Amino acid sequence: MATTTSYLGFANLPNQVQRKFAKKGFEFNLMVVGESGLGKTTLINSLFGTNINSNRKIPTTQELLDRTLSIETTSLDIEERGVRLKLTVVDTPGYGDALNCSDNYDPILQYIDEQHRKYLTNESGLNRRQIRDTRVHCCFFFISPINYGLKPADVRFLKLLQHKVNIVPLIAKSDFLTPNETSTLKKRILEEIKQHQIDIYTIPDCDPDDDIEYKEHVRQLQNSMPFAVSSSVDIIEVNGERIRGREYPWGIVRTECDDHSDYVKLRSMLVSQMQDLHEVTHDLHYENYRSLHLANSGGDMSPMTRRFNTSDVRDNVSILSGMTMDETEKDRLLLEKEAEIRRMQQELAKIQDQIRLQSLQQNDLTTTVAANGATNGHSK
Ligand SMILES: Nc1nc2c(ncn2[C@@H]2O[C@H](COP(=O)(O)OP(=O)(O)O)[C@@H](O)[C@H]2O)c(=O)[nH]1
Ligand SMILES: [Mg+2]
Repeated sequence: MATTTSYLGFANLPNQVQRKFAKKGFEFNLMVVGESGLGKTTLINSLFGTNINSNRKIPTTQELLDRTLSIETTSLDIEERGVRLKLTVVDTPGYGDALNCSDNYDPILQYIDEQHRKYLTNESGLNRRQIRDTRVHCCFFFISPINYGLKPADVRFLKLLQHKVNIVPLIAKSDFLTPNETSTLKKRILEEIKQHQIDIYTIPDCDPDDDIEYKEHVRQLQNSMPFAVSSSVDIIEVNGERIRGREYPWGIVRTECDDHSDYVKLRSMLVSQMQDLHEVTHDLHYENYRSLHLANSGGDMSPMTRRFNTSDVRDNVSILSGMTMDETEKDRLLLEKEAEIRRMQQELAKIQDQIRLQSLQQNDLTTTVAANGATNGHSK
């Protein structure tokens, strides 16, 4: 556990957002995913002043060949203006790391499901007041700056992630791109996300009574998606000023300067939308998990009931499919299974409505008969 000071900037938040924080201390879990080498660990270390992976050992060729993804979590206690935040960062080594080039997303998907399962088990247990919330509230999805948009592997992974977690897409290493290239790539990524019907996290509009400045700030954040970030762990001295940046033979990229990178906007989005990211996780992604679980357990919420979620479906699909089935076919079967489960849930809801209606009619009938009986009694 590391302890750090003022990195996020609650102090700069408008009062109404600070009040939301102050009400309850806050637990927040952030995951970073994406291909290896896109700067995930650097961004995290730069955002939170941590030093994740500082003593990571270099794997041998055999270890690389055998590699499954190992997921590393680091917890930080942040306190600013008396507001406490327990932040956990989940760093993933990056798909495509395995030398056999297989896309192995399963450990990441399983990690997310596992945190939902833990929460569900705790919620159905006795000690509901002190549930530790390890669910992933936000997932930074890193996209390479050197492609014309999303890669097929990105699309496949996004489709598997979208109903489990709030996805915030990021263009990595934006210092590779000119401002024009950045805005073209942003547009292209948004179009592809729309075309593939992928649900990403959307920053909600402000409340009507929020400050005008804050409204403008949120509008800028909304327009910046997907954030194009450049980050660095280095502090460089320029004309006596110490800045965070990347030094090249031709000049310096100031990572905290809006003209060079969306880094500050990303940090600001994370802090200002923390409450909303929390709520969407609970109301949407956790509910998705819970309803899939309920569909399988027939409504039995006991912690002992068999766990059922999309990763189970995926396991079943893998077993059925054998080793030769390609990822696209697996995805299709997975989506079919999910659609089937949704249909079953709708059927179940209809039957429950019918039963409710019948019992209401039954009650009405009984009341009418009783009333008639009473009237008849009087008339005798
Ligand atoms: N040009 C550039 N290089 C970066 C940036 N962020 C990280 N790097 C470099 O990219 C390499 C891989 O970074 P790392 O954070 O380990 O990537 P990860 O595998 O995604 O965790 C390192 O040499 C970093 O210094 C960036 O924003 N721009
Ligand atoms: Mg890394």
